Amino acid sequence: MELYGYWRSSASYRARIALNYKQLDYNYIPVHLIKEGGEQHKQSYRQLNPNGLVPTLVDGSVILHQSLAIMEYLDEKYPEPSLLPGNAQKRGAIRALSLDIASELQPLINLRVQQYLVRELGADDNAKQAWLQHWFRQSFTAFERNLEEVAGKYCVGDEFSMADICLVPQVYSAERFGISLDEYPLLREVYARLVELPWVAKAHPSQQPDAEN
Ligand SMILES: N[C@@H](CCC(=O)N[C@@H](CS)C(=O)NCC(=O)O)C(=O)O
Repeated sequence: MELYGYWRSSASYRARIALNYKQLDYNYIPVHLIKEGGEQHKQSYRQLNPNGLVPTLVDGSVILHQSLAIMEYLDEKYPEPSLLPGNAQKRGAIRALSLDIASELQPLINLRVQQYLVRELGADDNAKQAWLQHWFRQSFTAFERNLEEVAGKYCVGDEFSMADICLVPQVYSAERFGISLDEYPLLREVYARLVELPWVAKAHPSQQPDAEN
C-alpha cells in the first residue's frame, strides 16, 4: 500500500494512525503542501486525488481519498483490531465524534481556507488567528460536552477507536496554532493518554520522513 501524505497534515496523520494500529506496512509518499505552490495541485497528484488534498491511499488498483473513507476501507479489509468497536450505539457515537472533527472543524481551518482568507479577503495575522480561535473554541467546547457523555479511558468508552484517531491530529493542530486547551480538561486528559500509545506515537508528524524543523 502507498499513502500520499504530508507530515503536518491532520488528515494524513489520521490515516497513519489507522495503518499503524492495524500493523499494516505501507510506503509513505510525501506531497509537500507549501513548496512550489503546493505539490497537491500538480496534475500528476490530481490524477490520483482530483480534490488536491492529502491523504490518498493506493492499494493495488484501489485509489481512495478522504481519511474517513480510507479508515472504513481498512476496517472492512482488515477487521481486527476494529476502528469501530462496540454495539450500534457506541459505533454511532464514534462516527459522530469523528465527523465533528473531520467534517465540521478541520475543513474550516484547512490550509486552502487560511490561504483564501489571507490572499483573497486580505485577512492579517490577527484576523486569521481570530478565525482559528473561533472555530476551534466552538468545536472543542462541544467536543468536551460530548466526551462528558461518552468518554471512558478514550473518546468513546474504554476502547480505542476512529474517534480517537480524529482527535489526536486536531489537538496537535490546535497546539501548533497556539489554541489554549485549558477549557477542555477531559479532552486534554484523553489526548494525553492517546499520545502515549505506540501506534499513535509512531504516526506523529515529527516521526515522518518529510518532517521539517
Ligand atoms: N476531509 C479530507 C480532508 C483532507 C484535507 O483537507 N487535507 C489537507 C491537509 S490536512 C490538505 O491536503 N490541504 C491542502 C490544501 O488546503 O491545499 C480528509 O479527511 O481526507
